[in-house]
Amino acid sequence: MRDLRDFINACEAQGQLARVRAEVDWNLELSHVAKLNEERGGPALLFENVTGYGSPVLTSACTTTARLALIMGLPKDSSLVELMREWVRRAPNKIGPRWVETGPCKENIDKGDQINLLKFPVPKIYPRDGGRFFGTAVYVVTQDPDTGWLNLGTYRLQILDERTLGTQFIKGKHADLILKKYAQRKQPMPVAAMIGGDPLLFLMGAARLPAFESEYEFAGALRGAPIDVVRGETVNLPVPAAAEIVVEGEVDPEALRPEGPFGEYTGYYSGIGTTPRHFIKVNCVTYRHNPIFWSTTVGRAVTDTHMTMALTYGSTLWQELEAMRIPGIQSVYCPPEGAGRFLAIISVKQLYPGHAAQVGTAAISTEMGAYGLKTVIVVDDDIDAWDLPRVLWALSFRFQPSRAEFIKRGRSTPLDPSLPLDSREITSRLIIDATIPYEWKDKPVPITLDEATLRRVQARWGELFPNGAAGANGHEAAAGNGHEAGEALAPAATPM
Ligand SMILES: Cc1cc2nc3c(=O)[nH]c(=O)nc-3n(C[C@H](O)[C@H](O)[C@H](O)COP(=O)(O)O)c2cc1C
Ligand SMILES: [Mn+2]
Repeated sequence: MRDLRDFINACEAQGQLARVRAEVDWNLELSHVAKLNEERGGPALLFENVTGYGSPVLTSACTTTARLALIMGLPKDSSLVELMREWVRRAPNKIGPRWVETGPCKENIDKGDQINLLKFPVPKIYPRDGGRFFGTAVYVVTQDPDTGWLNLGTYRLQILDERTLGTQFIKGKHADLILKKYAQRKQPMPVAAMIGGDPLLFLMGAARLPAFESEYEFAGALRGAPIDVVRGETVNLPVPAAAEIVVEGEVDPEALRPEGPFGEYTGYYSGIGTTPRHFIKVNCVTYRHNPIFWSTTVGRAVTDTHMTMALTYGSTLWQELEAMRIPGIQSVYCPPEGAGRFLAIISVKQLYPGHAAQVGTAAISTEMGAYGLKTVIVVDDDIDAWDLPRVLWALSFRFQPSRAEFIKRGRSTPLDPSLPLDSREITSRLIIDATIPYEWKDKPVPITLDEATLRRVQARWGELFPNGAAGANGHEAAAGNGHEAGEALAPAATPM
C-alpha cells in the first residue's frame, strides 16, 4: 500500500467503502453524514459530489479496527490489540525515507496568486467551530535546525484565509519544541502539511513517539519499506511523493492570529471563542490531479480520531514499556472511548514484589503517559487488558483502594474537560493496582471446575440441550459463572 488510492481500492474490494454520489454540502452536511455513519460502524465514505467542488472527500477511513488492519497490512479480523502487538514487534527495524526525483504530488504546483486553500472541498464539521479545518487527517513535517531531526505530527489546521492556516501546536508537542528553536534564531520555521500518501503516515502523525525520533523512519519500520519522498518546492523538507496535497509554508514564531474553536474528540470545545495562535503563511501548494481531500470527524466517541488514537497512543505506550525492558508486559489497552489516552489498562505477569507498581509508575513516565494520561489500571496476566468485564471483576475483587497511588501533579492537555477551563496545564493521576500482591503468601483461592466432570458435561451438551438453548459447547455456561479466567474458561472454550 503506497498511497491513499491504494487504500481506497483495497477498502472497496473488501466491501468497506461507500461512494456517496448524491450532492452533499461541505457546510455541516458532509460531516453529519460521516458522523451518523460512524456511529453505526459504517464503511469509509468517499463523497464524490460536494457542493461547488469537482474533487472528492474521504471520511471515516479509520473508524473500524478492520480498516486500521488494512492500513497495517494485517488480516481484517485482527483485534486492536493484535494490531498493537504487531506495531511493537515491527518498531525496532527503522527504515529511513528514500529520496526520489519526482512524484504525483507535483502534478499541480500553485504559487503566488494561484494559491487558494478554498480550492479544496474542506468541510465545516460542527456549528460552533470557528471555521473550516483544512487539517484533520493531516500530518505536518518540521525539522530541528540544530540536529536535523525530522518530525511528523498531526495538528489541526484551520483555514484563516485563502493563504493562511491557523495552527494549534500544544505546548511540548514536537512542532512546538522545534518552533522554539526557530524563535531563538529569530527565523521563520519552514513547514509542509500533507494530506494523503501512505495512510500509515497519518497514523504516524498521531503517534506519540518520543522526541528526536523520526516518524518517517518509524513508518518505514511499520511498512517494512522506505517511504518515497521528494523535496518541497519552496521548503527544504522531504514530502511524500504520493501525497494528495502538500501545503508548504512558514511559521513566524513571533506572530499570532485568532484560531478555533474546534469541537474536540472529548465531545467538548477546549475553549470559549478564539485563541491567539501561530499560523502558517502558505507559499506553495502542490497536489495530484483530482486530489482526494481526507478529513476525520471528531466529537464524542467513537469516531475515527478515537480509533486512530487508541491504536497509535496505545501502541506507543506499549512500545515504550518494552523499550524500558520491564519484563512481563502481556498486553496494553487504551480504550477508544477514552480517545486512547486518558485511561490505560496494562496486563502484567508479575515476577517480583512491587512489579505491578513499577509498571504503573513507568506508564505515566513514558512520552505517551506523561501527557494527560490520568488513570492506569494494572491487572494480572490471567486477564487480557481489553477484556473489560474481567477488568471490572479485578477492580471489584482484587483492587484495594489503599493500594492505589495518587499523583498530584503531571503534564496535562488543554483538551481535558474535567479540569477548569483556565487551569488545564497540570493534572492529577491515579494508578490502580488491581493485581493480587505478588508477595502475599496466602493468595485468594480460585474456584476451578473439575476437569473430568467438565469434559464429561461438554460431551453431553447436545443431549442436555437438544434445542441448542445454552450455547453450542457449554462455553456460555462456563463463561457466565465468574470462575478464575484462565483455569475454568480455557478447557470449556476448546472445541470438542
Ligand atoms: C485528528 C487529530 C487531530 C489532532 N489535533 C491536534 C492539535 O491540534 N494539536 C496538537 O498538539 N495535537 C493534536 N493531535 C494529537 C497529536 O497528533 C499527537 O499528540 C502527536 O503525538 C503529535 O506529534 P508529535 O508527538 O510529533 O508532536 C491530534 C490528533 C489527531 C488524530
Ligand atoms: Mn514526534
